[in-house]
Amino acid sequence: MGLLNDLVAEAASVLSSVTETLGQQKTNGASLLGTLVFPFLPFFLTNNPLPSGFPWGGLNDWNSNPYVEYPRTGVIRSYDFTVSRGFIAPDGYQRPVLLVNGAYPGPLIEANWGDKIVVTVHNNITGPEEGTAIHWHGFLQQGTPWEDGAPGISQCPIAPRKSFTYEFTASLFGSTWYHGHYSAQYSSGVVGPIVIHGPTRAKYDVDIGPIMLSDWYHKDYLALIKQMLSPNADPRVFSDNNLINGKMNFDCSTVAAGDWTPCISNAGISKFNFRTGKTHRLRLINSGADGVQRFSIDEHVLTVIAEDLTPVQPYNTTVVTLGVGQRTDVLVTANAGNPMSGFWMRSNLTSCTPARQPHAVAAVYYDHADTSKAPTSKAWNVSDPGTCANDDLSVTQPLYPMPLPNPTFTQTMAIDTFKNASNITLWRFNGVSMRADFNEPPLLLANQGRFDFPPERNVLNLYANSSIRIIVKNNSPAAHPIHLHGHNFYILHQGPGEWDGTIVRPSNPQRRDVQQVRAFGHLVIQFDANPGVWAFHCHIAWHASGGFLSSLIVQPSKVQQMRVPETVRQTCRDWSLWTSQNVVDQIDSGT
Ligand SMILES: *[C@@H]1O[C@H](CO)[C@@H](O)[C@H](O)[C@H]1NC(C)=O
Ligand SMILES: *[C@@H]1O[C@H](CO)[C@@H](O)[C@H](O)[C@H]1NC(C)=O
Ligand SMILES: *[C@@H]1O[C@H](CO)[C@@H](O)[C@H](O)[C@H]1NC(C)=O
Ligand SMILES: *[C@@H]1O[C@H](CO)[C@@H](O)[C@H](O)[C@H]1NC(C)=O
Ligand SMILES: *[C@@H]1O[C@H](CO)[C@@H](O)[C@H](O)[C@H]1NC(C)=O
Ligand SMILES: *[C@@H]1O[C@H](CO)[C@@H](O)[C@H](O)[C@H]1NC(C)=O
Ligand SMILES: [Cu+2]
Repeated sequence: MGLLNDLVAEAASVLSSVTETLGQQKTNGASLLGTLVFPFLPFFLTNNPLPSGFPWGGLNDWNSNPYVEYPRTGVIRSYDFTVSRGFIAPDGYQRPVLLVNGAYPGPLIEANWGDKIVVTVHNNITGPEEGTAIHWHGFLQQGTPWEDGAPGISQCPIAPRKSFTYEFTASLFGSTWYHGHYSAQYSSGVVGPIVIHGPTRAKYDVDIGPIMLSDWYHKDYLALIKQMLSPNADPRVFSDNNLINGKMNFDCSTVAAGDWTPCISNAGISKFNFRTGKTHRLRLINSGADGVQRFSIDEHVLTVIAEDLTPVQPYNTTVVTLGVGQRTDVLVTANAGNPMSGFWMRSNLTSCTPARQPHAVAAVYYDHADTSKAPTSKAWNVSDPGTCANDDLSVTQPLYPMPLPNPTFTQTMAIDTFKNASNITLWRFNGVSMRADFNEPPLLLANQGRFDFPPERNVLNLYANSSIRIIVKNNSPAAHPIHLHGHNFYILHQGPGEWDGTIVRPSNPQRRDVQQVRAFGHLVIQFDANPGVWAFHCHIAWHASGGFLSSLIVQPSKVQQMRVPETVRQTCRDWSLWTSQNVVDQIDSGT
């Protein structure tokens, strides 16, 4: 008993050591996120100052409608991304990864509200070669649905050694991220933060920037999917660790005998500087593949000011719950100690997440704290309710109010699993397990007037409907983060069991781009049509790979009138040529 206690205590002290035994280059490549040299934001302003202060003029976050009006700044923010294979050890366990510009997490994209973002993505994935495509999570892509980055839906994958330049407008503002949308590629490292600066009624002194919370796997995504999609396999995929800004320690003494992978304990955790007495903005992003995160900072209250790209009426809490893909912006005042103080930041994967090591920590240091010392602060005593639900819809209220319109159409979409004839457990959304054809993205076919899709594409045509209500009915024992591309949907209701028809605050329902549906529960959303063909799916990478995805055709007659850029067609020709000479091992749904 004594020995067991000693072992448990030893493991805990390894995980919460603040001494780095590996350099940043070995753990995170070219990324500086989570280190004390990462600058406060905005950072780009120093290299590219804007003409006259804030480019949003009279627009603000509480009485202007961001879906209709946004500033046209004329400013272009250009980035050059190369996706390559690499080897890093974010938690000390070295593994093959896929990196954007050699960094994990990938480079920060920073822009102002109304700027145009231009990102050239070079596919340098070789040995073996593989396609890619990058999704810009939460962007509405009004009039540019082919820039959305969903392979097999809005574009063909970018072929190996080819490039594609994405161009889109930051018509909303706040905190978001980008990630590979080709199979479960992003769980192997193709992720990065995006910050769009905009007006804010909530005042703060320091913008700490992105804090990415991510479950982490010691195996490559292809190996994990192959295992998951094998006959009679456990459909759950267990993560090995939990990271804050790509960093965490790992207890290498737990590595299985016979696993000779280089592993160093106490690799190094993320560290943050707080200014004593000042108020800080933290941009929390759940960039994981599966796990629901519960985030807190010892002895500090968090004031929530935005959820996804929606500024909300501020509310106080000690813990923020984020499903995969969700973002929460919080304000934190450094008033819990003196300038020498340090505190633990924590993020726990919840009990409904398959995780081997669910506890991530990072250290927060006030101005004169000794950054080589571990904080001694006490965790908030906040028990995990085990529902994997987001905060109650009655407390999450958009700052800019929008009443719910009457829907022109209502669709129920059920979630369930089944075993196919090969004994492989797959997910079904609205009765179909989706499988993409990378060569025939429904958006590009719809643009040419073709709407005859094979059933396994799971395409739902919504015709001229202007406001569509969807009742998501979860007939599975797992909670799911439900994400719709190209929209910020209204959330009418969520809870266990069946929907009773009530709507939370119809005068101003919550709006965001991802929302949790509980196990055996319901989620009711509604969205105003943005013409395009949009992926609607579970953001758990493993579930999407298992077929949990549908494509919604919104206002097809307008889609047919759109002029798709030649570069999008060229990407399909490049992919077609590459696939005529190479066999694509499409082991999953493709997205
Ligand atoms: C492309 O990938 C190779 C091998 O993974 C790497 O050595 C090379 O530096 C990468 N090129 C660029 C421009 O990142
Ligand atoms: C949140 O708590 C702080 C004190 O910790 C208080 O000053 C502030 O008014 C509270 N905000 C809200 C929205 O309740
Ligand atoms: C996270 O886990 C730690 C250790 O079990 C616990 O003390 C803390 O209350 C948890 N925090 C949250 C936000 O769930
Ligand atoms: C079952 O699903 C797997 C994974 O999508 C697929 O490879 C296999 O062909 C399917 N089996 C049958 C009989 O359809
Ligand atoms: C599916 O699994 C069942 C039970 O394990 C087994 O009896 C059956 O032979 C399997 N079928 C296939 C096609 O593998
Ligand atoms: C709305 O979508 C449904 C389902 O596809 C369709 O039957 C109906 O005709 C559409 N209504 C309009 C106005 O297009
Ligand atoms: Cu799911």
